[in-house]
Amino acid sequence: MSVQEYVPTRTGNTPEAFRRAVQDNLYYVIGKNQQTATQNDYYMALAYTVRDRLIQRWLMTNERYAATDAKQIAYFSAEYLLGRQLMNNLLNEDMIEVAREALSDLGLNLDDLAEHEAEPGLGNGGLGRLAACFLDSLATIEMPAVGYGIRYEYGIFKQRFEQGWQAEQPDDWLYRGNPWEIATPDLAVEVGFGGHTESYVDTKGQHRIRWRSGWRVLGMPYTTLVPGYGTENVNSLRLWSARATESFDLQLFNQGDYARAVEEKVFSENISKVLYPEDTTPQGRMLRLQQQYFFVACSLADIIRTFKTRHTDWSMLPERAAVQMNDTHPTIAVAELMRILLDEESLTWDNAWGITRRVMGYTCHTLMPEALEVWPVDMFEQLLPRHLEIIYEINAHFLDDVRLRFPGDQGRVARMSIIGESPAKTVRMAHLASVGSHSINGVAALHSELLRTMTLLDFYELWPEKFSNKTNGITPRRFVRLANPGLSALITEHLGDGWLANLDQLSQLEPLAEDAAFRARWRAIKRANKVTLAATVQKQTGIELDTNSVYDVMVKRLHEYKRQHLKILHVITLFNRIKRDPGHGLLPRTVIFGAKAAPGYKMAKLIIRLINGVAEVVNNDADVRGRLKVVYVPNFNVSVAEKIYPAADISEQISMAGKEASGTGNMKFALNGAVTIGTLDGANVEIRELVGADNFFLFGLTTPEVFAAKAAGYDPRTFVDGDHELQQALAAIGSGVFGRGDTTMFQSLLDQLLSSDPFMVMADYRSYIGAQEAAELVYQDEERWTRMSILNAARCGFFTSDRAMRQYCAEIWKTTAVPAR
Ligand code: 26Q
Repeated sequence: MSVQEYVPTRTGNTPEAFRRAVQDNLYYVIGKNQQTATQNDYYMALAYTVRDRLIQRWLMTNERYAATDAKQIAYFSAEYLLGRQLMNNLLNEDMIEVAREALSDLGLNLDDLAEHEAEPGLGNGGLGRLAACFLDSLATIEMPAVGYGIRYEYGIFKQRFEQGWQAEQPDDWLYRGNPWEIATPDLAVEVGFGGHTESYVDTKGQHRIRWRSGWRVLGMPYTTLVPGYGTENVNSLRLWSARATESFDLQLFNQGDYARAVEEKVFSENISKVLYPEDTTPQGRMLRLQQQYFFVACSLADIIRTFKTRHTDWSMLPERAAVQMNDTHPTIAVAELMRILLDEESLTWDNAWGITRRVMGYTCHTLMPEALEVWPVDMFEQLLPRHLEIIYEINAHFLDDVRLRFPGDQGRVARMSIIGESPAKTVRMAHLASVGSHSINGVAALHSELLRTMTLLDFYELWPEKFSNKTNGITPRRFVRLANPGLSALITEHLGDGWLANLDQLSQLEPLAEDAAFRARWRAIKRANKVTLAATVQKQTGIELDTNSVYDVMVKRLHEYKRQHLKILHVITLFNRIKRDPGHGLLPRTVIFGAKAAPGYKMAKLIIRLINGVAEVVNNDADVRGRLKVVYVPNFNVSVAEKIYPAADISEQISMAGKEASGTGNMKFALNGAVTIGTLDGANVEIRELVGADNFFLFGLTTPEVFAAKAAGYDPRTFVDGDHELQQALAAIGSGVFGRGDTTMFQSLLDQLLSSDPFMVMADYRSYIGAQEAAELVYQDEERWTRMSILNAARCGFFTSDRAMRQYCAEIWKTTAVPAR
């Protein structure tokens, strides 16, 4: 029988065809009619209608990639913070207006339905969102790429406040079903854990090793379609869900121990149950290591299955596949690929090692040595005995090289070893990743420089050629076009619509900064966005915002190094000034916070309580009379972010210099016309270089100054002693006013600030207040402020993730595009 070309009947791009399709999906897929359908039913029917229109493009893309035998990028990430899919997919199908019209014929509103979607929050913050932006860009620039990760059943927790404290609730995002994923049971993979290794002599008389795993888990792949903007290409995000293997329970069932059989099933399926809500490395947790190996083993098996359908020569692997490790979380891939090549494919060590190194690349997202991931050796031994053997052998070869290059330098050997010896024996994942990759990159210019000169200095001295910088980026489709339709329409009116795929074109807006009519429209859009955000905030929190005030925004994970407490000290200072002189003129200001804290991070949760306490006092004080408002928007996530960035006037990027690897929120703000108040940290440095020092409010110590001050025995009291306002602010915190009279609540925070102050909040306070005053002055001249705002957007085209992905493709992966036409 010949293969019949399938002619799609469910698609069609007119409003009538689209409306029919929604009705069909509602009837046949959801099983409802218009009389009984709920909002969720309509959302699902719409989502299937949108997905239907991607499937043909996706199948054709896969055919095209196969036909060209193109090199595939495999992006390995434990996190993908995707955000809602509906509008993004409609945009990339160029169907937003068609859908809007079709739905209105049914008496439905597209934006309402879009709000109905549960957010897939399979990440903590920057690193997970970066992975999502990268996938969007890879599809857009037509690169063959697959994202690999974990299909967590519970994403990042939902945040609520109880008496001002953070409370966490599970994020059951799959509850209503996920219309965007396609399960492929045929491609399920079995993964082993535990057990022991054996040596044996193979049929050719070679000594070999075999891993007899102790238990096995099934990885079930779910694929989410990733369309590009302005292309027919649709790539894949493949997330693995853990299942018990079919044979898991046979023996126990036969013994009649049904309950224990089911317990074991639950045990296996726990692996993909929940995303760990910590975004720095806590002490080793067995389940976290299981998650890492689970998704890496499934993903490598998937890559190798594809490779084997077309090749038998393993030396071709690096020309057909590039694996990029998003931080050290997938680093076990180095040992797993070695195991496959050695034990299963019988390659020699040297051969396997050469291939592995050419396939793997490593992106580092941190600087703090204490945040580098390590695993106790005994845990490794229990869970992955064969991998531990391989790691020991990699280490032995590696340390031989080090000794050869640096004879007699025993200190260096100990520092560089993949195995840490004290206090307990550990596997240092960043070392394994660095040794096992041909490429190591940081995520902003300053960060990469600090990696070379500090964090990974020894590795840089051994292999300078491996190191490079790849400054992060963000997708302008989600964070400008969809989040800020008003601004996007204005830009398109002047530039045409090419800028969204070629963000450098934004520079053509520069001359318009001198055009008064254009500035007026730019301002009107910002204002309208502020009104929209005010409505959302009012609905969510009951707090009414003054839409004429300056919106001063700090949204990001809660961390001491990011210094939300510095921001709240500024707020308290403003409050104290009002109280001191209630008639004093003051620029009306709305301070907006959004941040989740890791549930076990005590100090971060205390800072949340403080912010909420300050908000309660400030917002209810008669003297303030609307000149100052503080809002803590609960549950900051991608959907909330999309509403906040477009409404911001001031972007707070105030980490202690040398701590923030890059930051990406800083880029989202600037591209939406917010002006940054920031330190010389992460990508702030590059933002300031591009927008110009005049259009950026700089403050604080530089990285070298931070190091110097610490080396000289930094004492925060010297900064407090001479600063009356700072003393007053600290005294207010100690007084109990922000803790409903509890005078001890914030003691640990005050103690820390006045003793070690590890993030130098005291040292930077006065210069921060100064930067805020400078910003206020400019803001009062609205024409000048608007110029700054326009220039920030116009000069930040560099920060598109399309540019970042082009650099990775050209310089790390050596891949070329496979255009749709
Ligand atoms: C590791 C082991 C066990 C449990 C959790 C983790 C873990 C999880 C998430 C460690 C780190 C993370 C996330 C880190 C992160 O988001 N880093 C940020 O990455 C951004 C993208 O490069 C940068 O812009 C930020 O500066 C950086 O903080």
